[in-house]
Amino acid sequence: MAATDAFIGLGSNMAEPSAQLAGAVARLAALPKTELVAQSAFYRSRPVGPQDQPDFVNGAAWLRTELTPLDLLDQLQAIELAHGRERIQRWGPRTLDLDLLLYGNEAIISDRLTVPHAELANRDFVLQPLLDLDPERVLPDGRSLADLRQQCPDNNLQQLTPVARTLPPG
Ligand code: A4P
Ligand code: MG
Repeated sequence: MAATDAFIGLGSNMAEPSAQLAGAVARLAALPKTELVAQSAFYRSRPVGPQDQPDFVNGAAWLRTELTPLDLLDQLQAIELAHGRERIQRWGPRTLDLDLLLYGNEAIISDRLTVPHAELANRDFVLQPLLDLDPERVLPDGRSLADLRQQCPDNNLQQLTPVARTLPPG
């Protein structure tokens, strides 16, 4: 099977969020049939949803993978569990949230998976890391990330780390 470019959203607001994200990137890089192309900057952002929770740290990883979307989702959920993730409250605090943001140019709607991620267009803390990785990228429906970033609400992003590329693009 040919490898597909997949983009993973990373989020945490408990138990040393930046370390949670760095650990998650290391685990993503070690997945079977998968290479890490690059990781975005990490950003501090105000919580969307319940406000009585700490700020988040968010970022994104660019993978090149031969895993199917559902196999990749299984792997993401296994990594969340390994980081002590418990599902308690929707949009509430979490040690690690890994979302499959984009999988090639595919649009997927199934019981377990909506790709592109349903909230992607509304979240600067998702769009900005994706733009770090691939400024030219366009969604399957033709909308560009750059246009969406200009239109979405502001969560007061503050950049914490630089972008890091591990493989040449293309
Ligand atoms: N699922 C469907 N599509 C996907 C996808 N593309 N990627 C299903 C991953 N999972 C997907 O997810 C619930 C179910 O979504 C999964 O079982 C999977 O089959 P979950 O992570 O268990 O539940 P959740 O976290 O409560 O919901 P969700 O939708 O992941 O929450 P969000 O939308 O990620 O919101 N504020 C800031 N500043 N930064 C954040 O990162 N995150 C949230 C969580 C709220 N506020 C935030 C942030
Ligand atoms: Mg999630």
